Amino acid sequence: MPRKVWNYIMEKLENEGACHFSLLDPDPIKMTTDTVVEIAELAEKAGTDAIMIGGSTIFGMIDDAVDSITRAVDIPTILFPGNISGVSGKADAMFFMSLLNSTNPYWIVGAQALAAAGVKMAEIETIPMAYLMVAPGKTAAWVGDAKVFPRDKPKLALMYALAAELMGFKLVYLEAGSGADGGGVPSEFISTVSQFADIPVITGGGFNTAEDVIRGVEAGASIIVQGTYLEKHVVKDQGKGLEKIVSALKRAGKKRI
Ligand code: 1GP
Repeated sequence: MPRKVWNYIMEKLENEGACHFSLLDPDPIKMTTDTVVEIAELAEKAGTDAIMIGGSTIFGMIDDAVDSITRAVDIPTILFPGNISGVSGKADAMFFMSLLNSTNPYWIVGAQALAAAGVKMAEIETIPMAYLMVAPGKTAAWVGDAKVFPRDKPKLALMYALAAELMGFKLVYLEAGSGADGGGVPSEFISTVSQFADIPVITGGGFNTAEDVIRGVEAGASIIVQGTYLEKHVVKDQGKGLEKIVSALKRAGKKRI
């Protein structure tokens, strides 16, 4: 299996220091496929590096939406499945993820086992990713039976991140939950994990402003994910605000090279 998307990410990190990923939730209750596609196109124009597709509460089949988004943009599309219903063969790659601080084995390896044969048959590139939930965790933590890390306990995340690295995960995702308050995952989590773990940190959940994103990169995150911001602003301002956020992220990233 070629590592096209993984190599793209690694190259970007080497040359630009940090990446911006846009998360789209193709949930028909939230928005139409046309709107999701429009946001993806505007995000690409604004300079985002990849489109992640997924959500914790997906209603219906996502194949058509994934197909439409992948056809509409040149940057990679990466599945971010909240359950087996989030799997599709139409994306460029898939985060094959495990919610390591769940209390329910279904979210650690059960869903993955149910999906594995289909994923292999779809011949989609997979990127093994440890998924760690930090408070408040929001819907993803509720659905995923997570024992969320308290926001003042970064060492708990570090323990899990180091275990993830030793188990062979390629990325570690620090997640505060979509729509979380507080400007994203606390800096101490990002800096503690990125200082001691050798796998790149990807983080999301509440990063809404250029300042939040710069803070995340300066703390050591390699990839910052924004979802809610895109849903709220990108169509309205045709991506102007996102462009500024991505430029700010890239400037902060360059300082790390
Ligand atoms: C959610 O981390 C992502 O899984 C993005 O969070 O929607 O708060 O940007 P936001």
